[in-house]
Amino acid sequence: MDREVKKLIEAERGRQSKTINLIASENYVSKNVSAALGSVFVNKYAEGYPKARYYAGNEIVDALEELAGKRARKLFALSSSRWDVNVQPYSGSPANLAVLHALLPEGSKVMAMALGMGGHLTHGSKVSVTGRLWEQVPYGVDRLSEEIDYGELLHIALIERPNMIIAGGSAYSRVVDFKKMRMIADEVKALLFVDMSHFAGLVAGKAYPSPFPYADIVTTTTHKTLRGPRSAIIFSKKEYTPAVRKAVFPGLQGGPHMNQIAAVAVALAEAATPSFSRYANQVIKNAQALSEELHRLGWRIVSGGTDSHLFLVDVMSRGFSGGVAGDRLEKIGVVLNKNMIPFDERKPSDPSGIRIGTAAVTTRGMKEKEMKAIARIVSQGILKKDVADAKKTVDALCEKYPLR
Ligand code: DSN
Repeated sequence: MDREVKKLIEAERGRQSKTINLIASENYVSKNVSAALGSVFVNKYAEGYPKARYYAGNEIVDALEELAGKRARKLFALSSSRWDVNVQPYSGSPANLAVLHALLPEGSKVMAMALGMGGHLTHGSKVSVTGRLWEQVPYGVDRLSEEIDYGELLHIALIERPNMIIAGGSAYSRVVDFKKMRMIADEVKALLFVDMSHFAGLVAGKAYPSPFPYADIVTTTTHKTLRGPRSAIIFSKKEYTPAVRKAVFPGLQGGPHMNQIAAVAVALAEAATPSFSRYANQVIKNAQALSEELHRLGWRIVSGGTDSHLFLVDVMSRGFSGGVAGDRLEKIGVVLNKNMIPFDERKPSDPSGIRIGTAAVTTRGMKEKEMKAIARIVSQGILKKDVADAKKTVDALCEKYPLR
């Protein structure tokens, strides 16, 4: 193997194995997912869709793409007469762009959670191309409960009459009430698009409500709680499928990455097992244990807790910015990301919060007891208190729960 790259791969493996990973959007894939990702499918060009390609030699990749679609439908209990699955998006951002491109005339209104409130860039945020092509009607959370106020959402929707409403984001810890979102969408005749990228694995493991009974269209990345390779899937109700297919290819993408699709297929089968369901439930129990212990140690948890794999800590409530907290933690071997909290008065480059997720540490086998230890490490790391002791605990946990 290329020596320089090998050295970097080994260095990265070392970093990952010696680090407590609390980044809510990361996880560790299985050896079988990695093997599929590094398979001969990497060599194949397959522009088009199964049985309608622009290159020769696609009999086997057709079977692969169909297998991935079939597994995705089975995992989320979707009937093939009602739902189509598109496994070609390269990642979450292109998937979301494809959905908007397919279903919304330029300039129309898309109502979505504001980025600073826990939403996602590709939901029409100003700094994303989605914010240039479509007009975002932002919604947020209630100032006191820091949870979505569905009455307020309905009020905004009735005034703004958006063409589409997006549910889901990247830093909202609570269960989203999809039924209420559907009612609001129906009230203003908007499409309901759910981006379940963060919690897809929890839905697959039946640990979080499914958006499918209510949504018109659903996207997910496959590498967060779903524990697959970096990729994405679009699920569309049949009436929207032709437009979505065209938007993905040839609208926005060229040939699909078939090795990625092979790895997604492997991950989807893994996510359908009883052990994955236990994993998904443990991810949430771990997030709850970690947030409760941090709260006990004096840290303010946004919305007071979590129903999912992630939560936000308002570190500014004790005088630390998210940037400072993140840097201090990285020094003792804990990685996470700084994050805006609702109604944040600081800038995204150095906001008031940090985001914590438990998908990765749960994959390593850690449970509630270890979450309490991690809470103490996080607290000591930010406060710069007993740092040597905290670092020792990080090393001990990493050794006891190695990467698979
Ligand atoms: N950047 C991802 C996250 O961390 O949530 C979402 O795209």
